[in-house]
Formats: sequence, structure tokens, C-alpha cells
Amino acid sequence: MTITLYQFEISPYADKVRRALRWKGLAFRVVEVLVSRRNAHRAVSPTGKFPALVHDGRTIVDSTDILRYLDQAFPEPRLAPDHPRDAALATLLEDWADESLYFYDLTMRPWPQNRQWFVDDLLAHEQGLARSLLARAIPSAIAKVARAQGLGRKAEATVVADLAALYDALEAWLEGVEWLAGPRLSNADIAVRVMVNVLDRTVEGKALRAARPRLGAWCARVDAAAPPEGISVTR
Ligand SMILES: N[C@@H](CCC(=O)N[C@@H](CS)C(=O)NCC(=O)O)C(=O)O
Repeated sequence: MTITLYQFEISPYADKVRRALRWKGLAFRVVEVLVSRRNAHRAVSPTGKFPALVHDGRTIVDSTDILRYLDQAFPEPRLAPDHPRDAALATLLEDWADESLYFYDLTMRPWPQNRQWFVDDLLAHEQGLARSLLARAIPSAIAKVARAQGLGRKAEATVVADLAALYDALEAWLEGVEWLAGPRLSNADIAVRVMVNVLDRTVEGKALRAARPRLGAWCARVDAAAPPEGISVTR
């Protein structure tokens, strides 16, 4: 049995899949996709989107589909909650994290005070001319995506206030409970955690999260159960 994860290392979606694999105790190989050479992996991901997972010759693209597949192929421990209403909520929260919260990260990381770390990390595996050309082009390319989506057209202060309201909602939701959807860790916790993690790498996101103790304690719980780094990775 082999599992291979094709990824951009810094992508929160890749972090989501790695944590899910660790939660299930599965060993996996990683193939790092270079931004400058991602067409080399079109056979694995025809859309050019990563992560993609290959398990015994079967390919699954999209982190949500990958997590669902992992629950089918390796049922225990389950990612999806057992109770149907908890599972429904987890589905909604996972989609909210992937398709909405992600855009706060995408909008905030090209801001001048945030761009250096992410350009450095994104290009950590690149070298030479590709590296210097991409370093110049990437912040504006990302800002363009954020503007097309809409959030990137708002004033910085409005974006930060909107994110503060979402973090307030998470802080309130976590009162008296340990996990987002049901009595144990689920796909919802992993999906939201990875987005909070990348938002922590913006000046504003970090300050907002640090001011919310229940959110911080929940982050530590998710990290303990489904760690961000660690075991079983062979390169
Ligand atoms: N819905 C997808 C989103 C994956 C995604 O957007 N990945 C980005 C990296 S963070 C990507 O592959 N970007 C390359 C591109 O858009 O061409 C998932 O959950 O896996």
C-alpha cells in the first residue's frame, strides 16, 4: 500500500490532508510540486490544482474529496462525525473554511507587512531565475485573485473587522465544547485549523487570534490530535 501526496508545502489544503493522514496514522510519501514546473504533474492533476493524493494507483484531487476518500478507504478513526447532524455541520464548516476563510488569507498575505514570509516559503523549493521572477510576480498575482473574488476590493480595515467578526463567532461557538462539530475531532476542526494557521502568519490575523483564548486553546487541541508536522513523512 502506498500513499503519495502531491503538494505545495505551504498550502493550507496540503496541511489539511497531511493532518488527516496523521490522524489516521497513515504513512505517506510527499512529492513537492514546484510552482515553476507544476505542468509536469498535469497527469496527476489536470486542473493544475494541488493537493492531489495517489493511493494504489487511484488519484483524488481536492482536499475535501481526499478526506472523504480517506474515510472510505481507511474508516477508523473516522474524520466525519458519527451523528448525522454533526456530520452535516462539519460538511458546512469544511466548505466555509475552504471557500471563504481561505480568501481572508489570500487577501491579507500580499499586503506589504505580510508578503515576505509567504513569498520566501512558497519559493523555498525554487532556485535561480525562476525564484527571482516568481518572487516579483507572485504578490500581485495573488492580489489579483483576491480582487476577482471580491474580498480583495475592500479596505484593509474592513477586511480585518470582517475577520474579527468571524473569529468572534468561533470564540462564541467554542464556549463549553472542545470541538467544532460533535464530541471528538472531525474534518471541520482540521479544515478550520489549517486556515487559522496560515492567517496566524499575517500580522493582523495573529493579533486577532491571540486575543481569543478559547480559539487558542482549541488550536492547541487540534494540533495535539492531528499534528501539523511530524511522523511518517518520507521524501
Ligand atoms: N478546493 C481545493 C483548493 C486547492 C487550491 O486552491 N490549491 C492551490 C494552492 S493553495 C493551487 O493549487 N493553486 C494553483 C492554481 O490555482 O493554479 C482543495 O480543497 O484542495
